Parts: sequence; structure tokens; C-alpha cells
Amino acid sequence: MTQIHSQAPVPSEKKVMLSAVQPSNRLTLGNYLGALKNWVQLQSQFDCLFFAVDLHAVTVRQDPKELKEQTYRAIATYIAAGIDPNSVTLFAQSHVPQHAELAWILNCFVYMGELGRMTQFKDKSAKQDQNISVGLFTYPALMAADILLYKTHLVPVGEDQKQHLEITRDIAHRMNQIYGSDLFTIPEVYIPPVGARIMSLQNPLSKMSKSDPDPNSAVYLTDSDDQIRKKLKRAVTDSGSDIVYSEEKPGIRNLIDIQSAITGRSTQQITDAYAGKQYGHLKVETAELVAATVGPIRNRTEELLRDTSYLDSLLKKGAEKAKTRASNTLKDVYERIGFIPRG
Ligand code: AQP
Repeated sequence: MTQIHSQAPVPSEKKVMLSAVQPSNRLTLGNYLGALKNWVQLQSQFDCLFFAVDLHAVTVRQDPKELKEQTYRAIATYIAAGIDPNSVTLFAQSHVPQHAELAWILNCFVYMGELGRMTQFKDKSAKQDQNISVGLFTYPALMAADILLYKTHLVPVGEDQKQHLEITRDIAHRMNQIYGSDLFTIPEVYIPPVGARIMSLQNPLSKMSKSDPDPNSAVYLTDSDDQIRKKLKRAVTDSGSDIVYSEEKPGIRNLIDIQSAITGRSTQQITDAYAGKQYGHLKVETAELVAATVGPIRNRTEELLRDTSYLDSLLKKGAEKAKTRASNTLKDVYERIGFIPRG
């Protein structure tokens, strides 16, 4: 006899994967190649949570209207890049209050010395000579809360976030030793083999960053094909004329890395194909590849942004799913710490 289920079957035990981007500006090609592209590739193998970390974004001052617009845009960009909103949990961090609640607890288990060693804090605070917020300093505790709330197994990030993953693991180990080894799942970091560190087009020694004040340093996922061509044409290259993949030629290496991350071809294959050619060839062909990659994402994002009520409905559904899971973990943490259970 055919069995009829009243509910959808419970999905087989997939491991939990979680990642996010700060809606602190329009997303860049670095965010796409270092993060989103891998999310899309991995989404069917894992139980995925993807969100926009708006609480993280306010660690530096944000314009309220722009923050809201960028948060919708980030979510729309995830979908445009290929995230399936019906199979993953998609939400805005501020819609799930458990993130901020657990972050407070973790703040009490991470040390000043540990946070002071974070490269991102050093870099970002160096750019602001005054009024550096405490939130910027304690950012890793919030990121640890994001991850530990969902018993996450895998966090795919670019190279720049590796240190924050290490501190998350340290905090989790520390609390597990005190309160029981089954309190938190210790997450693993996944750094993609290519695209993990896309560099600035104007200074190939620093990473392409969405908050870089020089708009020519980054390709934004909102850029038109013409803007992309102009930015790649102006990309800083190195002295000499041979196209080689080496530390001495960070500008050329970055363009080869971008091609490799987009096409999946090895850096050696790409370098071989440019034997005897000029820097100009590499720039023009990289620009065309980038334009062909960004174009469909840009156009689909704009379409999705025309109907924010659809995005609102997805965010509401996502936040409900996330809250159920997050509140279970938080309840467990509170009980083990010794707080009186809420009535
Ligand atoms: N240049 C990059 N190359 C590869 N991956 C990158 N990521 C960011 N830049 C690059 C990856 O994108 C994800 C989201 O990052 P984020 O927005 O949360 O924070 P971030 O790393 O600080 O990114 P930005 O663009 O530099 O933002 P701002 O300028 O606002 O600080 C992460 O997985 C990150 O590794």
C-alpha cells in the first residue's frame, strides 16, 4: 500500500554550511569569486544558511537608507548568483535576535589579547583615526555567534576571514571544556582553491574590498560592461611585458587568478595560453570574461529589486526557520551557564 505523508519527508542528514556577506556596500567581484560562487556550487550538498550580516555592517558608520537598500541588494544578488531561496535558509541577521544574544555571551569568553590580534581589526581601525567602535573590536564574537548558533560544520570564506574562523573554533573549544563537549559543533573552514583572494585592481598587494574608497579598485556586481572594461584597462600591472604567474608580478597574477576563478582553468594553462602576448591582451580578455560573468547577475539583481515584497516574504520565511534553530542552541547555552529558564 502506498504510504501517504502529511508532511514533506525530513531531508537526509546533511551537514550544515553557513556563510554571509556584509551589506556595507555593493558586492564586488571578490565577494562573488571568494564566496557566492562557492555557495552556489555547494548548496545542494549541504543544509545551507546564507544571510546578510547587517549587524556586522554597523561596526562602521552606515547611512540608514543605503544600509536598507544594500541589504535588499545583497539578498537579491545571492539569488541572482544562483542561490535557490527555496532550498536554503536565507535571511537578514538582524531579524534573528539570537545572534546578538549569543554574541554577548561569547564576548565574555573571548579575551582582549585575542581580539587585538585580528588583522581585520588592525586594518580597519588604522583607516579610522578616531572613534573606532567597540563593535569593530568585538566583531569576531558576533561572527562566532553566527556560526555556533546553527551547529555549523562548514564555513566557506575567502582567505581574509580565516583568522575569524580560528578564533570561533577557540571560543567553541573553550566553552565546550567548561560546559560539555557537546555544547558547540566545532566548525571547519573551507577556503576555495582559486578565487580565495582577489586583489584590488589599483593596489594588487591589498585585497579587493567593497569599502575601498577608490571605486576603480574593485569591480562591483552593479558595474556596467563598459565600466568593467574601463576598470580592467586601468588595472595596475607590473614592469616588464612577459605574462608570468609570480610573486614579483602581483598585478598580472591577480588578472590570471580572476580568469582562473571564473573559468576553472589552472593558472598554468592560462599563463601558457598567453605566451608571446602582451599585457593588453590579458586585460582585454579578462575584462570580457568578467563582463560576461557579472552581466547576468547584475541584470537579474535589478529585476529582483523591483519587487521588494517578494524579497520581504523570503526574508520572513528564512528568519522563522533560522529562529527556531537558533533559539534551541541559545536555550541550551543559557541553561548550561546557569540562567533561570524563561517561563
Ligand atoms: N577580495 C576578496 N577575494 C576573495 N574573497 C573575498 N571576500 C571578500 N573580499 C574578497 C569574501 O566575501 C565574503 C564576505 O565578506 P564580508 O563582506 O563579510 O567582509 P569582508 O571580507 O570584509 O569583505 P569586504 O568586501 O572587504 O567588505 P568590507 O570592505 O565591507 O570590509 C567572505 O567570505 C570574504 O572572505
